[in-house]
Amino acid sequence: MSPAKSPAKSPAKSAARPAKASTQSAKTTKAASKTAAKAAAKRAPSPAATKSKYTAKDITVLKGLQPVRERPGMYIGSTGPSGLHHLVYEVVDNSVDEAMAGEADRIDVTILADGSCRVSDNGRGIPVDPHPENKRKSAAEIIMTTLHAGGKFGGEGYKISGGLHGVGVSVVNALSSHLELEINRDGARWVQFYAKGGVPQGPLKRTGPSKKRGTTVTFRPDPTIFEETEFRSQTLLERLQEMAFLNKNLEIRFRDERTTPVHEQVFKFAGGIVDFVRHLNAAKEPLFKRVIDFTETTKDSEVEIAMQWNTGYYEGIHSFANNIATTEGGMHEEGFKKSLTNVLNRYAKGKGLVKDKDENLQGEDIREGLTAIVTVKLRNPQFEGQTKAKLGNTEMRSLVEKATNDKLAEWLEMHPSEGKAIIAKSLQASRARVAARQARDLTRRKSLLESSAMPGKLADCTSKDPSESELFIVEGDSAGGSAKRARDPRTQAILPIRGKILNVERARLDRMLKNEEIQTLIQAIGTGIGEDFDGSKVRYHKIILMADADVDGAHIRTLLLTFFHRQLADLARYGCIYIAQPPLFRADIGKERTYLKDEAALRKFESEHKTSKIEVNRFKGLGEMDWQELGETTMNKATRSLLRISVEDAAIADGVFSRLMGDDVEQRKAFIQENAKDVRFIDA
Ligand code: 0RA
Repeated sequence: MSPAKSPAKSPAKSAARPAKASTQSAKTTKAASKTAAKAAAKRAPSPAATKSKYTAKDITVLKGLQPVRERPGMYIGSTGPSGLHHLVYEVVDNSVDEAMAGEADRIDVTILADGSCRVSDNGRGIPVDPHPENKRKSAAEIIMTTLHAGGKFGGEGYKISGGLHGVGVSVVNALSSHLELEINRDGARWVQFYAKGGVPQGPLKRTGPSKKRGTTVTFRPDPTIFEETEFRSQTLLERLQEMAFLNKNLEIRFRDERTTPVHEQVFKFAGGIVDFVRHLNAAKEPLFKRVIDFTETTKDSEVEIAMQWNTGYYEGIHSFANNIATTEGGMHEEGFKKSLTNVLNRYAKGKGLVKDKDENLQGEDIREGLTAIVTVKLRNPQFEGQTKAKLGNTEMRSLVEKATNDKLAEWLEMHPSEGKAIIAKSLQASRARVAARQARDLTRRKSLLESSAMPGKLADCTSKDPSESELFIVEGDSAGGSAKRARDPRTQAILPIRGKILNVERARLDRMLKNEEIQTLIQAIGTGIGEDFDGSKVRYHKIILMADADVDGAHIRTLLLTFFHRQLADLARYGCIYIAQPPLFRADIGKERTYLKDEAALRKFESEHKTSKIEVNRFKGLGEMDWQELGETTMNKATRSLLRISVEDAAIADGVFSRLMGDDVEQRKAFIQENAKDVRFIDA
């Protein structure tokens, strides 16, 4: 079915599941895997060492949280960048729960100069009274040191609780080297400190009176658990912005105190998901100005839908349940799609825009160019599916279906010119679909005729086992030539591409299939694209983009990533897409040669080798390296380092891609400027 299992296993380490939170690159390097092994060793202290450090009481705490330290992946997905950022989301989710309960309207997230993270809210504050079952401890301490103790306190507690992430703030405590808890409640301020692994350093203490209310958690991720502990502000910002979109009027402030000047950003959206839709369509051309928006509430659940079509060709329906991205869809999304198709067909025929005798419009025709947010909040969310990102509650299907049936039909009645534009666009899409099918049949037949023949430009590997096979997509013929000489011909295939490939963000399928470069890629990869995609046919479990480290190279990489994101999304989801990291510098000291990946690495090298006898060479492009150098630094499995692309949250990725690749030049410029310092992540 999908290549999910084997390729996910092959890299040095792999996330247990593509976590839900954000878009970012995970680094897979030899060094990283060594670090992970070292971390694993450190994670299991010898009993003797433990005994000398902790009292009996602390050992109980350690035992309680120990499962988290033994298997962090089970709780936060991975110990890579994705898991690291999850810690922040976990704490923020608790604060957002307070906001959802109507008890807080502001959350502050600060990365302190020392690299730790502080999350503060103005909610009720975690309860401080002695716990009814264990009178020696405060409820707060129990919450911080017991697994799954999150929302069970305070009777009614949370009305609606952030399901999936809800592993509890104790998980963050378990995976921190230091955590400080401050609670302002009932006119007093309380604090408690925890050492490595969540061990309390004394009880929760009242420090004095306070007029404030709320909870502040400051934590430092444990460097013996995580491969790296540096938060990436862009990743956090994207998720925090999404949270603010999903919770109308909630003010989320972000501060990064590691930089001078301090970087600050405030998110607060009076329009909620209407603003989210406008944001997603910002770099596109909307079909009409209005955003359609409706809600439906029952005793203990609510649904809100906002949507707007653009003149583009992609469907962007993003659904959420209790603020969690349900990337695998589920009942709410099903109900929405079904009703959308029915309502628009009924409308089109009722208004004579489609003749009674004509075929109905298909769902996919109607959804072309549609950007929609479907968000539900409910009491007992059931998360299912491979990545636990699919909503299983059937009652949500009927609720969303009913809301869409009634309210969308009503909206269309009141907005006839918009209604007409939607139907006209759907009819166009349906004609294009027929044309694309013909083009696709043609390519299919062609590849059948040529049987297993691969494109002439491809220097294929001899192995036919996808799990050990790699495809290098190389910019330019000359670098392609070097790569061919440097490769391991048994497992490494080379596909040189010349110039810029087609920007698929702005092309319909029929045009795409006529493009030679795209055809070659599709043939080489073997899975087919779009709705034809079949992961079991993938010919390589690693597809590695190798382009120059300059602006042109970045552009080509981005075009390729756009193609993968839009047409082969599952490959990225399963972690098959990588970016090669050719070094930018070569430093020679006498006969000793070192390759350095970027300016930062060069500066570090220079500071560690205080001789004025370093000869530094900067590579302008792949073409400047000879084939031995290219092999050693960039391709050889034993010495290279690769960036793995992971798309965790499609809504965020969509926003990024349409800003980067869409029609609006100003948006693109702004994006590139904002991310210029983080150029290695520009494509992620
Ligand atoms: C348990 C019960 C109540 C609130 C909270 C936990 C709570 C937890 C966190 C974590 C971060 N911020 C938070 N704010 C509140 C309800 C307390 C009550 O009924 O007064």
